[in-house]
Amino acid sequence: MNAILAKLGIGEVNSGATTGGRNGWLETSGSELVSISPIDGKPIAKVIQASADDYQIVIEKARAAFEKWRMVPAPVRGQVVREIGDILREYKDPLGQLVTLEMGKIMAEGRGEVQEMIDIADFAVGQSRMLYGLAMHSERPRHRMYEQWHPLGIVGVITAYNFPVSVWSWNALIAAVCGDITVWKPSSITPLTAIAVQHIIAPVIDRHGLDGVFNLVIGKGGEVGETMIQDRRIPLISMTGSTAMGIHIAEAVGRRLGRSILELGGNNAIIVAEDADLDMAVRATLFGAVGTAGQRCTTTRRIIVHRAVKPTFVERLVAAYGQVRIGNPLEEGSLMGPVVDGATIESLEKAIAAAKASGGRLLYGGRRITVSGCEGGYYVEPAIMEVQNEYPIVKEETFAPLLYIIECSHIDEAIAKHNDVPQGLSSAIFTKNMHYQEQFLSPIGSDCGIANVNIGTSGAEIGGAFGGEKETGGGRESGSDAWKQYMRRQTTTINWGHELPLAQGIRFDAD
Ligand code: UN1
Repeated sequence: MNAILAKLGIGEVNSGATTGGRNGWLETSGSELVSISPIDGKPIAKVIQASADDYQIVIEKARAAFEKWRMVPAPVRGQVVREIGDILREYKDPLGQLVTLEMGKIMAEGRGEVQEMIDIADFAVGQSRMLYGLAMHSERPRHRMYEQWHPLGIVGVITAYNFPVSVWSWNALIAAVCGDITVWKPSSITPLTAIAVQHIIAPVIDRHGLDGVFNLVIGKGGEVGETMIQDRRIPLISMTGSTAMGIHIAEAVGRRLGRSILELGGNNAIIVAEDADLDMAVRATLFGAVGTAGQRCTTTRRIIVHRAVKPTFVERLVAAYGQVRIGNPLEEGSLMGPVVDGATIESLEKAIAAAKASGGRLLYGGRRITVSGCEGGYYVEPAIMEVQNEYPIVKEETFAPLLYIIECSHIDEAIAKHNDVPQGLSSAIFTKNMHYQEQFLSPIGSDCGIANVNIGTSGAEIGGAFGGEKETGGGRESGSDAWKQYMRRQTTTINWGHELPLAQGIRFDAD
């Protein structure tokens, strides 16, 4: 592992702020942060965090960089992102391993996360030639009207521990082709992966002299994070995290009329209809509920299953859970690694107790386990509970591997239960019935930002817009036209005639 850390530029003690490139690292003067591996509870390395003064240095560099970057033609900006994608390809394995080491997801998922970075880089390169505006027909003769998209400025990117690197890339690489500057504040749980990303892309930054375009500030939420969201020099804050934090950020950014993209909690469900392909439904549920140890925004948290197939479905699911190899995520055979920390195990246990108190029944798991060789790690069995959708705890997002089984007997009831939670990120139905499928996808169907048919709730491709409604925050990141949020729209009307006709036919002549 030490060789991997060295390859990624991680030392015993690391600077927590850079404006990019090999020489962009600051002599940071904030407090010390120790990154702990959830695999064995042991420290990996230290970071000297950014102080308030360090933050100011970074923002000033970012402002200076924007002056130049915004005038680089977008397709040329795209070429820089292409080189970033290329170098990420070279570092897919070591960076994926560091993701595994620092937050505990299994290696296949760690590598998958880096693949998302590569995919969004490719997408952004294409997008750099497609920052299209519309041309409109003016109502006035000899007038031309069109819209164009200009760079917005500095984008603050606040990311969570569960996707410590790909969510940065969704924002930073799209923002970069749009002509923006990013200042990244990663989760304090995963500072090393963020530092590694900066080391990986440093040769590209240096080759093109892009000091200040991709910035990193690791610091306390209460200090650096708070300063960032209040900072009028940052017109857009894109944040992934809890609903409580999202509300705070929406208020702070809204108060200064800034923009925010919020990617908050989910309470994602799969509806299993009576005609569902149960093999597929069980496999999708397993990946959706157990993958990343239940710590994706898109994790399947509820199964709403028709009573005719519920006994078979549950029996097969419990059998599949029994086959899950929980262990050191750095070992290839492991299907589930640790959860990120002890607090996550406690939240799982509390949720199980709360569901039981409401009348729920534990069907599987929920016990702490010890993995030999990883004694200090945070391992727990994934849990399945039979509950009613009405229980208060079921309405909450418990960010842990806990799956609720809810019975239904009609598609209308299933959809009503499906939507009866405060969150609205991802959703799915397993059915071969086109009436059910289309109802689920219609305006009276799923109220989520993502609605899938015969696919689970997690593992979205980068090409679509990613995000959700209600308490999920309404933001959209990644593909589709999410790029528009990183730019400012300008509507332009040009009069190429010699008259001055007014719109709406108004006459305003002095004589
Ligand atoms: C997240 O959990 O914040 O759709 C992102 C998925 C992944 C991204 C999850 N592509 O599950």
